[in-house]
Amino acid sequence: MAKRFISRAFTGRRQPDVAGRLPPGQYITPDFPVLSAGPTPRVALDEWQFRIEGLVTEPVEWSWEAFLQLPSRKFVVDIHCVTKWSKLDTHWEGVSVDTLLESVAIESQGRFATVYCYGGYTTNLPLADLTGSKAFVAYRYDGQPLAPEQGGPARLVEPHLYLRKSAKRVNGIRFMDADRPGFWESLGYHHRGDPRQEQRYRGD
Ligand SMILES: Nc1nc2c(c(=O)[nH]1)N[C@H]1C(S)=C(S)[C@@H](COP(=O)(O)O)O[C@H]1N2
Ligand SMILES: [Mo]
Repeated sequence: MAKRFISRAFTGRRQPDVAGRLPPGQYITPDFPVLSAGPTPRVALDEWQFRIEGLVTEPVEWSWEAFLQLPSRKFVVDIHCVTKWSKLDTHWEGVSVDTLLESVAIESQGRFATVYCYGGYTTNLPLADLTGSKAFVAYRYDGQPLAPEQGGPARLVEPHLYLRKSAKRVNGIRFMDADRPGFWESLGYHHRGDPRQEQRYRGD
């Protein structure tokens, strides 16, 4: 009883149940900080496209209209930034990468991906981190269309890895036969970035 009273008085608001959900070294923020390298490009919806290319038997691309026709889902996930903030229970809507990959045949050597964006940002992921319900391309956040600052028109969300993998203003995925570092990965950040293992920097 007393313990409950103290913790409520201390926080002044209901705290989410964090047991087991907060990776090592992270703290919870109620805000949604915006972190982007460089200016935020505005992408017109009638020019927007999403492509899957590289080591696939035939590249595929969707216009905005076609993308909205794909089966979509709501996702509630915790996100973790390498700068140590985490946000629990973020609400997104979009298309699972598994669904997107149903439209292409990836060649057997195509085990690594570069996710590329409007504005030039890139990040790398092994195919295995994009499949098995681990990643989705979101176009709504908290019931609203995704603002450009938060990655609109659409962004990859890859919640089981540090947020730098969640490429904003995403333009496509290129499959390759080798793990090529993306923007932050080539500047000394860990190639994979598993928050549970605190893979912040190369060598962690
Ligand atoms: N296109 C693009 N996507 C990006 C980035 C970027 O600079 N450009 N930054 C990454 C990094 S390092 C982080 S931590 C998250 C930040 O997402 P947020 O601004 O929604 O918090 O976006 C990731 N996706
Ligand atoms: Mo980041």
